[in-house]
Amino acid sequence: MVQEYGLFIGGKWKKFEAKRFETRNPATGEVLATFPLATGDELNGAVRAAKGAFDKWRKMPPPRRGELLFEAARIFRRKKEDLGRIVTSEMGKVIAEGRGDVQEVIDFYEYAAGEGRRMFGETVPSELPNKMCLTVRMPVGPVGLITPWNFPMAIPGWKSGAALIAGCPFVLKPSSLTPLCAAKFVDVLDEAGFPPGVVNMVTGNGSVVGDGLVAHPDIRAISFTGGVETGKHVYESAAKKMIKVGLELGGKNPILALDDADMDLLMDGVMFGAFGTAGQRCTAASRLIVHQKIYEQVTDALVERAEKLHVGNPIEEDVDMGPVASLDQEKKVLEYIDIGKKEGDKLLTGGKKLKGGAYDKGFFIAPTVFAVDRKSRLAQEEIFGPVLSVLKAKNYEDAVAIANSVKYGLSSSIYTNDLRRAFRAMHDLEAGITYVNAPTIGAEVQLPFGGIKETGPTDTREAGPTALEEFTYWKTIYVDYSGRLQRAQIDTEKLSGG
Ligand code: TXE
Repeated sequence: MVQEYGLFIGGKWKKFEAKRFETRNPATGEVLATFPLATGDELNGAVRAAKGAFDKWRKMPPPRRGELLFEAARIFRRKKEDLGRIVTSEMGKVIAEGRGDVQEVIDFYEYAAGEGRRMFGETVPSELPNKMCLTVRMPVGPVGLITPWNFPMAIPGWKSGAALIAGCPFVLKPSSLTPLCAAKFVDVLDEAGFPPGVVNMVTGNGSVVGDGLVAHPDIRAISFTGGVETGKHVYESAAKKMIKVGLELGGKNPILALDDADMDLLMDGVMFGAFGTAGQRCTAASRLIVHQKIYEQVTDALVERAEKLHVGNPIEEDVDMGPVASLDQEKKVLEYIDIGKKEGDKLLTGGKKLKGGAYDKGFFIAPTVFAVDRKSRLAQEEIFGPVLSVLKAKNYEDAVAIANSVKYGLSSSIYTNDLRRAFRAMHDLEAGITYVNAPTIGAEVQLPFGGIKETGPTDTREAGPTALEEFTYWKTIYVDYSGRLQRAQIDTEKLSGG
């Protein structure tokens, strides 16, 4: 029987008389569960619950909050296999990556839990005697977390782990393609014992629940991952309230293959970077920029390797690539393939929907490689699917110029054994992340994650110690223990020290 979920508000799953929507397996078409299309009323209820929980939660000492995060991490570890299978069934990434999604939550929750015992501020000397100054992090208040479907547990994990340890109750609005993953995620937090109202989840349309969450007067920060257009809208709306916003909006990430690259290492990296998660990662390697000296060799090897990939039901261990996540994604990717063909890009392999047998039940697209011109749309726009655009560069400088010619700046990579060019690239590539001799994907939770240009504003970074920035503000505290009025900037001449 298909399970009917409610909304998680104030520590309980609540049923509502609301219109519902289904979530399906993109490989088989099977309906997995149904969820409410919440209205503004339900959203208001969730924000009220978060607001009501704030005072108690912010007063719980951060190491205590950390203990609850550790407990959640333990439960995620125990349930990793089951949860990984749900990720794969609902989102369509191969099972090894489904497990990886859950592992990322475990890693980040453990990391964030430890932050509860650090969360350092500064002590700063005063210009006056017998006075000290310090800074402490303060939680901003109840926050909204708006998440996409491509990392349906890991992204809620990153965002909520940071919000929780900072002292912020949250309302999670997951993508309507992967609410089941979000519900299972919330179930773990419930089992871990977070106080009622600290964790809330509301499902529904982005234009109702997402918009409403951003605009709600009691929501004091928004962390959003999704498409650029939606992200810009969220940014504008949040600006009207002057609240903090973290935005992560995708990329058009390049791998630079220089003429001295180790060919096998490069090919392994390109395959994983371009076709991992069927290309639906914000950090996916969607451009391969190849030095002209090795261009033919690289394109021949690419075609051979791409054609060997086993595309199928991602729950099977030997499958290399699953379906794309939805009919809309399939349409969008096939449209881009048509654009490439019409613009005169050269299709090297793939370029079609896979049909026949089990393929007919899902959204399967052949791993696709195009040789493209640097100005073509396939070289510039985020496709978010298993489509790799290959470009030819004259030399290192030209490769960097091509790499930097797009509006995004999330991840980047260079394959070379030349130390000088590797170090130059670390500084020359316009991106928030640069890998050397590794693909553009594979972020680790203890380091900051985020981009520049239209990938998102540079003042926030998820993960790493910077994750706290999204959900805290700095308070400056002056403690005067001189026992008399001391006036900064005025009493400087009669300083006695006594
Ligand atoms: O994203 P949306 P979609 C890119 C990728 C993909 C495209 C569309 O190119 O093809 O975006 O995907 C919520 N106010 N990325 O349609 O619409 C929505 O319900 C507030 C890259 O899934 O941006 C969901 O929870 N929220 C990306 C979330 O925003 C709103 C990962 C993202 O949805 C809203 C996913 C509104 N007005 C897609 N409208 C990455 N950076 O990795 C929708 N939402």
